[in-house]
Amino acid sequence: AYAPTPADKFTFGLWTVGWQASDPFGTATRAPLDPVESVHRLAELGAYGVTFHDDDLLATEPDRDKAVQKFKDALAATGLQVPMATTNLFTHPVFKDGGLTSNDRDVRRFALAKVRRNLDLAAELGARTYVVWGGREGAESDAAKDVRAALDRYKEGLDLLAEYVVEKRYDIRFALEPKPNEPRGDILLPTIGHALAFISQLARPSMFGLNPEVGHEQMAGLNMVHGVAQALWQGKLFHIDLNGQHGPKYDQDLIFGHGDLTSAFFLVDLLEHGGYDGPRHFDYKPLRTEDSSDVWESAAANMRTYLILRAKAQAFREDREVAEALAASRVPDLATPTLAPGETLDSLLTDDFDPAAAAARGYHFTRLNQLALEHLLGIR
Ligand code: 3MF
Ligand code: MG
Ligand code: MG
Ligand code: MG
Repeated sequence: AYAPTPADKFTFGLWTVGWQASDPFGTATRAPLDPVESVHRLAELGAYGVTFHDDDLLATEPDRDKAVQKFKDALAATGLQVPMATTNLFTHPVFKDGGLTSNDRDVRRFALAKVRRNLDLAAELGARTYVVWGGREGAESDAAKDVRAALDRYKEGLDLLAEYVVEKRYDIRFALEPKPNEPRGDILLPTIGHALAFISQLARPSMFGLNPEVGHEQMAGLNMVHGVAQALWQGKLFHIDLNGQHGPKYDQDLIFGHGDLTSAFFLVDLLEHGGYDGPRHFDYKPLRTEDSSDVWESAAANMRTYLILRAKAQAFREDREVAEALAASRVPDLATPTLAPGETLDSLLTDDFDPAAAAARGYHFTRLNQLALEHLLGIR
């Protein structure tokens, strides 16, 4: 049980299993991983696909053409899909003040060209989603960045890229990935809400949605489940980065479920029952303490945890006592429009409502939450 198959649509970034675990205080603890090996291993573990930054392909083969060919051969041999691709606009020192929003215009032009080139490869490999995480788009000092001008340049760049996709007739949509900070002191589009609002200002808003990451919202002290629910509600959940985080601190990128497990349970419940049918993409980092065998153990752990939570969420939804508790808490009643068809605000004047009696009624959320926890803890 809980053995993943491609039908579960689990995907992994090449940069996740391939992370060599260098951090600001220490050098790498693991050797570079050949993307070809990652593709084969992930396929053996039951994954559906892999995703990549342009530069990830060059981990062990510096010649781009050769690297791309080897990657394609591995995909063909395993049947692994590439549903998403993205650009590295953060590692090279040239991007130290950003890519699309660097104060240096020449850098902005270079960054756009870099995205354009990888968009061609993404389309060729059949990717339908192109993620934009602007990790270096930001500042440490409010004097250093004219945020309004930076947003103008962000919009300019994304509008140009969307235009390019339309011109080339690529079947690609963009997914913006919010993050509050790290590596910059403050990053532009720090949360799901900021990114949704920004999209409304773009020339082709329908081509843009989100790629929210569990840990990134939690770094900002926000509720990932609420954020994802709003993205779904607005038709903007194009993709998702699943991982784990323990509250507001540095970006931990733990295995999915190894951070806030209760939130992970409700997130899986939402994804499974809320109409999301895209990839379940893991953006995590195998712990720095781990060796190469642990890396594959950790990749498997992400998928196994998701499948366990999926089963728990299913059982929660099928439990008659839960249905009763939901009804007692009037959760389903929220789906009823507040006014009946034909009613106006005037209709409310004749309502016979007793606020004191309504105020005295409990909502019984305690019982409901306890039932959820008992499902999660495996005793129901
Ligand atoms: C950083 C991230 C990124 C993005 C990636 C696009 C390196 O915190 O989450 O991973 O996910 O650039 O998918
Ligand atoms: Mg992260
Ligand atoms: Mg991350
Ligand atoms: Mg991410």
